[in-house]
Amino acid sequence: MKAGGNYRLVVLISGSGSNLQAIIDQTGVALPIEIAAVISNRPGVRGLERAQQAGIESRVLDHKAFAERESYDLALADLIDGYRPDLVVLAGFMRILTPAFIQRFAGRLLNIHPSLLPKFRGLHTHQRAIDAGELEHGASVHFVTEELDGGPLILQARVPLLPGDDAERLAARVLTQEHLIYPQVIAWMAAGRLCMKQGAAFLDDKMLSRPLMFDQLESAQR
Ligand code: NHR
Ligand code: GAR
Repeated sequence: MKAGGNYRLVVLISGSGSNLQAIIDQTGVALPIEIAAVISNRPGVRGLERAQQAGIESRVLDHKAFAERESYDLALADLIDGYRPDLVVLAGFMRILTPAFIQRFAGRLLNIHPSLLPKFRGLHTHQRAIDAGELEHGASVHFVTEELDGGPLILQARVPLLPGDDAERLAARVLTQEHLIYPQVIAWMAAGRLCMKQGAAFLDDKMLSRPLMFDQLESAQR
């Protein structure tokens, strides 16, 4: 770990980049980090504009230019490593990553997923939560492992499901919470307080046997 302010992030996106924006907005405020680069697998997305507007280097590595997942992931890993990141953050990145990629960044790879994991791994989580008649939904930040959306959970936030919710309205409610919990987890990483060991998440040397809940965080933990 490097001194505060020198903790380097690479952020991977595929779309709007509102979680990226939340991280940008906290940089130098609650986050002693530097965003070394933003990388998108899709050209022309809003998140790339956000990076440019913030003066952050942005790159596109289009998966459509690669015949195989393995070759794409190798090129992506090499591109990332060129920025010498301490942490790689998936922020709405929509490509499943191969085991070789995961192993290369083990313990330095975070994802935010729009559900209360282990519920609703994978895609279309908001519609699936509505269809299942859930009373609440939310988002989870976790270390990424080879198991899709199955890595050690760190922090969650919940929102109620309200009458008349459609997937879009529910997604917007969840996103406001994502923008709170992702910067919090990144702050813990940058402070050297959070790590993954033996397949579990540890905060302040205590194993998180269940994920922390944002609305129940004690002030000492923030
Ligand atoms: N990779 C691994 N190995 N493990 C995880 O936990 C990962 C991961 C890559 C991405 C994010 C995840 C999410 O939060 C994530 C976690 C994409 C898909 C998917 O099916 C599923 C889960 C996630 C991200 N992607 C399709 C694919 O074939 C493409 C879909 C599209 O392009 O729209 O890669 O939900
Ligand atoms: C977020 O809700 C994030 O949790 C989700 O996509 C959205 C991205 O929004 N991620 C996934 O579904 C990963 N498969 P953003 O681009 O505005 O941050």
